[in-house]
Amino acid sequence: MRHTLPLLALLLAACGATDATPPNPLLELGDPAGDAVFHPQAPISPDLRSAFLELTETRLIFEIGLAPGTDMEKVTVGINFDADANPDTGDPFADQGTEAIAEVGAGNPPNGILVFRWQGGGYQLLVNPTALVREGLVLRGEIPRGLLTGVDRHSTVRLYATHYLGDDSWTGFLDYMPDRELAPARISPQP
Ligand SMILES: [Ca+2]
Ligand SMILES: [Ca+2]
Repeated sequence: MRHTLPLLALLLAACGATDATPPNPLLELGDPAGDAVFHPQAPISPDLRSAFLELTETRLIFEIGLAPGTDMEKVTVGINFDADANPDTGDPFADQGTEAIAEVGAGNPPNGILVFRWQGGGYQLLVNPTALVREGLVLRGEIPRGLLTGVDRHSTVRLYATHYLGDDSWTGFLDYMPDRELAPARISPQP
């Protein structure tokens, strides 16, 4: 019991510090297991389960969870950004109006993370300097915000999963999060 008061003081101090610092914009998404579309060339279709995105001053941090059975050496996940949350600007891809795509996973040399920026009529490939981390069923990494021009708390995202077939070839998109019939998700749901 001797430690109760000092611990309480520490907790109060921690709460005070949290209140004073605005939280980073972040998004948490979930998706059912078992809803990935069958593809004859993928032994098991890559199946999205969860995603966590956080925007700091300098980085976009991501953590993507796949369902058991997903071949983590062959899965590629795209994070599709509608930077201005306006479907009428950018690439009319996945119903979004895409200004940037981060592709993470198989077939994205040299580090497992590539960024594509829409330039009107085509994409410019940007090489991301940080490396992808694979841990069990999780893909984790970060991207400098300088590569994601215009992406902020108001931007919307949709993730897709595809299976790498080798030789710069992938299946089509086999799972989406949020699903295609749902609206894309805003990075910060807070106003
Ligand atoms: Ca899924
Ligand atoms: Ca747009």
